[in-house]
Amino acid sequence: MNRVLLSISLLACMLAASCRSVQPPAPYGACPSPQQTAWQRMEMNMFCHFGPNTFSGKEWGDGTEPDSLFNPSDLDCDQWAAVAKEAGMGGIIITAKHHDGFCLWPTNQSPHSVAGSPWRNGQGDVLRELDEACRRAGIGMGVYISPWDRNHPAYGTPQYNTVFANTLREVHQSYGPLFEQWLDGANGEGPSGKKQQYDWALFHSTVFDINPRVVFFSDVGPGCRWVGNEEGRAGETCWSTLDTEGFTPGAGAPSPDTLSRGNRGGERWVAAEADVSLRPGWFYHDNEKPKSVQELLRIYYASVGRNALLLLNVPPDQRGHIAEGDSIRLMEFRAALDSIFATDLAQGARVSASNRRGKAFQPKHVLDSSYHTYWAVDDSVLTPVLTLTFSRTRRFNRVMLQEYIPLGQRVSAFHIDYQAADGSWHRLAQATTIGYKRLLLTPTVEARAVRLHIDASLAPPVINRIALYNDTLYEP
Ligand code: FUL
Repeated sequence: MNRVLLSISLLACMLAASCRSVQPPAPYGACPSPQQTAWQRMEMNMFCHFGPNTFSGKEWGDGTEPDSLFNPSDLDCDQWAAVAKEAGMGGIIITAKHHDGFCLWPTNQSPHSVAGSPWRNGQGDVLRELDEACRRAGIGMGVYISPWDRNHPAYGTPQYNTVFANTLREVHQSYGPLFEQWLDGANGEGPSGKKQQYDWALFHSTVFDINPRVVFFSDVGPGCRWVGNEEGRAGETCWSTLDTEGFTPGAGAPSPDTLSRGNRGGERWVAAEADVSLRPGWFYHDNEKPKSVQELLRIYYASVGRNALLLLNVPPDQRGHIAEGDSIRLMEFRAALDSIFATDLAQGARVSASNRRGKAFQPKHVLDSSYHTYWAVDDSVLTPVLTLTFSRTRRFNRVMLQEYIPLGQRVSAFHIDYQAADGSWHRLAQATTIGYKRLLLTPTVEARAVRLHIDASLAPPVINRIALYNDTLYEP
């Protein structure tokens, strides 16, 4: 009898142990909210700078522009949405109000808006048209609303904070749900010659009350952060975590270098967003030309390929169209990405690893395209090795890696070796962070096997994906 009891309890212990061993790794440090993960998975969004500057040729209106200046001859938001969608963008962020204070919707919070313009006889509403167009196209919509207002009579007084909070409320109540709220830290003088003391806490709580899922952009989040430059370039090391305590958007922000790199083990999840314009200016100017496909690919590798989201500005023209040359360039860019990333040369490899956590977290999950499966290791393992072995050699020059970020960002150093056709091993690449996505540009090699060595990690690594590509289009 005792023996039977003993065997049953032994069996129970073994079962319990094996169940324990298949628990997912515990989250590490600051982790993204589900909406921050969903935001990062959008990878590329389109920015649209549109407003009085489109008609005046300026980049920063001074707030004295008459409402009558705004008069697009053929506004077509369905065309913007179609271009964005075809280019592979997850959504469009529009400058609902830039520093000149002109509102692209008929607002109750300012006398300076489309309501005073001849466009659609003062009955038009750009945000409404864009909202409906994005919905029809199945993409998201976000808004840039500048707190700096060079027109509003209350700017520079405490009352303006209430006006601005009401402006945010009005927009989030009337449109959307909007996936992102862009808050620029720019803080200059208004019509009274005074600067505003912004009440960020009020602005955040006003929007969160209506739209708790919104991702707030600013220099310090709380949803996502400015990458520290307007060239679409994240740091080679790029943590999605940031120490925000004591910092504010604008003049009180961390240094541009810190913004591009983040903070290792930082206290909050505030991933980088790299904003850059397709053209030299943010607004449309007739005499400017879009960037080349080579430049766009360089930007893609330096933003999406370094754990940032790319926000690419494509400014509509005076008709209210995305200009032909711009949309053609975007389609060429899309075609280049589709061709570069069409064939994952890691597929079909035999995958083995120095450690695995249990059946549910096998190494082979690095090859599947399901986002929620990954390779994980035992809690005590920080520097595992994973090997891909091919039955025939593979030729490639790009390595794509992804950590499973819902559990946090962990890897802080890794290198990759490959085995040449003659059996000898060579170093291929060495880098620091991975994060949501890392794309490594390597020399073109012919490999029998590829080995990922995690050299340092803040917690046991959780690797979502490895892919190999052969890029014959981009010349670094
Ligand atoms: C900046 C603004 O001053 C620029 O005009 C532009 O809107 C850029 C995206 O943000 O702070």
